[in-house]
Amino acid sequence: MYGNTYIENSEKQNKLTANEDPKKLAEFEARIAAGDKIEPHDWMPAEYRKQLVRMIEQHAHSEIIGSLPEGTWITRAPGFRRKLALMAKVQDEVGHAQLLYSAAETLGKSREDMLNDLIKGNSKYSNVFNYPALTWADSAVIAWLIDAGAIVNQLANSKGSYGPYVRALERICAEESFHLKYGHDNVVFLATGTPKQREMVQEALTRWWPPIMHFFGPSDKLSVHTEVLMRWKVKMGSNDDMRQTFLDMYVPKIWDLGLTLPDPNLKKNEETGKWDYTEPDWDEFKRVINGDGPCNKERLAVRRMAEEKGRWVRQAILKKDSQYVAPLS
Ligand code: BYC
Repeated sequence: MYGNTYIENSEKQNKLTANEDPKKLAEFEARIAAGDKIEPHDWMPAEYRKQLVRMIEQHAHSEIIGSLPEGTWITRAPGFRRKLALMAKVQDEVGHAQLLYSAAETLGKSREDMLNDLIKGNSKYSNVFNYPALTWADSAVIAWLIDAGAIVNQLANSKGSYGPYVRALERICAEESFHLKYGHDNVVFLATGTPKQREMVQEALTRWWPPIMHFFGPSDKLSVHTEVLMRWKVKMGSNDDMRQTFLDMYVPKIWDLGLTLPDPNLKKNEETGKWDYTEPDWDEFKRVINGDGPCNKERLAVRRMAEEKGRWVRQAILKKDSQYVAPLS
């Protein structure tokens, strides 16, 4: 669907670059076609900058908000080893946010502005983190399958065009692959455990499947930004491409464990070579990403608290000689 001819002929795309110097634009696009990396001080169309800020910022927010559902299980993780591993994973996710905020800052938006936009509800973050992790099995399913989905997306996009973003993605993918192994180990442990453990992991999987299908973004027919992002090699596959890759890699693994998925239409279509599935509920997706999911308010409230309670620390770090002390309460 997103073949080059279709993209080059698109009138909508041409409008986005109507104000650009045609010579500079042509040189920029030739660099992208040649596989060059674009660096912060290079010339770039205003729309490329705007799209990158939007996407990297949302990605960074997803990492810090994403640490919350799993983070609630650190104190309750079964056993000291799992507690240590989960703590390390959550710490990694926050570290990913740091890398991504730094990458977005190279495009001219300050970290402070990005965090303000997050807590004011002006910026989006991944739909999946607006659902609760009700049991230990939910945290296992998140670590296995959300991290797996993230790797599918980020490994592809780490071959993209913007230097600071792709370098951050390479590092993030390396860490995510440890998370995936950790999550898989936890799911296998539960799926091969007692009937109660098996039931718990099956229920978690059933709960998480619809948000996971949403995770890759709306179907290509509904996606707003894919076309321009693929033209400039920021996204290296469409939302449906990424969803298909994920299904190909992980549905067989899920079925091998004897677990089931809550979609009677899910099957590999031998003719098309693609997975057939029931169209995800895009109305629910829209509600959740626009602030009306089960946990949106709670997630943002935690971020606001972190922002307020950590302000004195940031001020103390930024003003070396100041006399800032921790508030008493
Ligand atoms: N959730 O035109 P479209 C992690 C929005 S964290 C929320 O297809 P695009 C982890 C989209 O923003 C990794 N919103 O958009 C962390 C747009 O709205 P706006 C998270 C979504 O950008 C901790 C509208 O829908 N991964 O793994 O072409 C613990 C139309 O969509 C979502 C990333 O952030 C969504 N799922 O494609 C464990 C990857 N999908 O902005 C794990 C980087 C779409 O016009 N991002 N929207 O208001 C991307 O690859 C792309 O932005 C997406 C969407 C594929 C997500």
